[in-house]
Amino acid sequence: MSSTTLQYKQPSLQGDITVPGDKSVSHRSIMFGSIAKGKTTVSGFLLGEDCLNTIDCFRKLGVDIEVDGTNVTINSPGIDQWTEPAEVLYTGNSGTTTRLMLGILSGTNLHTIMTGDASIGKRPMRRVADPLRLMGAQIAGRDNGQYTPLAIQGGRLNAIDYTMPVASAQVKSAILLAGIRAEGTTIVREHEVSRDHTERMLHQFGANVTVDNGVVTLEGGQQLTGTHVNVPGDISSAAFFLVAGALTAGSRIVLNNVGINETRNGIIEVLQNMGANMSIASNGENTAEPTATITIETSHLTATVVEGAIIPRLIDEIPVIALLATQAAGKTIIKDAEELKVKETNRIDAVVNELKKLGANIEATEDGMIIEGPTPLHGASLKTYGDHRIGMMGAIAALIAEGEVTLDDADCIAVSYPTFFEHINNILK
Ligand code: SPQ
Repeated sequence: MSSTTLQYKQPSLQGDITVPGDKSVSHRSIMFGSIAKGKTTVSGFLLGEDCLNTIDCFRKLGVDIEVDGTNVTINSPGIDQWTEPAEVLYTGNSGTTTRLMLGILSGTNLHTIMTGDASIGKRPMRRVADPLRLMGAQIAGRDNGQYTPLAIQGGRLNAIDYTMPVASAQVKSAILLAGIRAEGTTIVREHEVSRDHTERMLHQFGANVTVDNGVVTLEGGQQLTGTHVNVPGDISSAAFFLVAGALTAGSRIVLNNVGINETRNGIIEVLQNMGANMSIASNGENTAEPTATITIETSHLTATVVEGAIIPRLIDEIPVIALLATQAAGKTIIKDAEELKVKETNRIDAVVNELKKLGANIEATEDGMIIEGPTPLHGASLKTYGDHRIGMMGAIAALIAEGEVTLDDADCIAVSYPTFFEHINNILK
């Protein structure tokens, strides 16, 4: 782990960026392509460490996966013909890999062991293991299946009708992925709709799935058919440049091919509510995941309230929204976001601690934070907590801070955005 020092002298940012592929969709493309028998091709795949770990897990299960730039070809014998891995499946820093694989592996005829890095070792898994156990899954792990390493003895599963206690696409997806293999009809009920990439991909791979007013219904025993997946640009990565463009003087950034799936695009609504100078040109709705070209220019921002049903639609963008709010006039309130406490790190504490070091007027609350702006930011030594989104928040803060910003470990950014600094340098004027 080496530190990185950043100092930008009142830059303006100008140019085009094509952000890398969506992390959530990239993971799922490998999972679905591996479950389906035959060939699946993927374009626009994210070559981030998290997604490469997903590929590695499926290779250990006997799936042939070839990577050529951002194109991936999967040739799978189908989930029934996977081989029992002699090695532990390593999921690195990826909650998505760990939780969705738990659902998939529960319905195989294999014994598997899964573990990840130190951060994964602290993230709650029982939110997934418990509903899967209701389906008949056999899952063992530290603290009764709460933490990795996890051991899964696959077997027969029965469908459940499950009401989600928290808004989580990972819990919903794990249940649906197990539901493909279960006997009966699996129903998942959401109070607040979380990202729906799994539902869209089930449909793309030929499964019959219905979604009606927060209720997802899936018949068990369906076979998936290999297909082509076109991964959109990741709006969670684009978010850092939307904020950078709005906050730096004399800037205009064009972001190409950004996924604007409505279960993910809360950041656009927040920027609009704050008065950002932004335009969105849709690329049409003719793909599974809609995309747009988004142009952002230097903006005068006013504070806003971010709460309720929008939270799952921007949960990963809250660190950079907090940074945005430090430059908006008035008091921005972010609430209903307790889920931030169980991400790669406790993102309420991490955001508040690190933005305070830069001079922000920010306080943590039980379920979010309150930010008073605008406040000039100054240089500081920041911790990333090994969390890519905190690292990128710090780097974007460096663009507007007076003085040097040091990140203790910028390498963690590679889990979701390996070309992040290259993209900053390309548009620095
Ligand atoms: O995969 P991981 O580590 O959980 O990644 C994060 C992120 O910031 O990239 C969360 F830390 O994104 C999650 C997201 O928060 C990815 C995800 C998905 O692909 O299904 C869903 C969200 O998590 P959750 O817990 O709300 O389901």
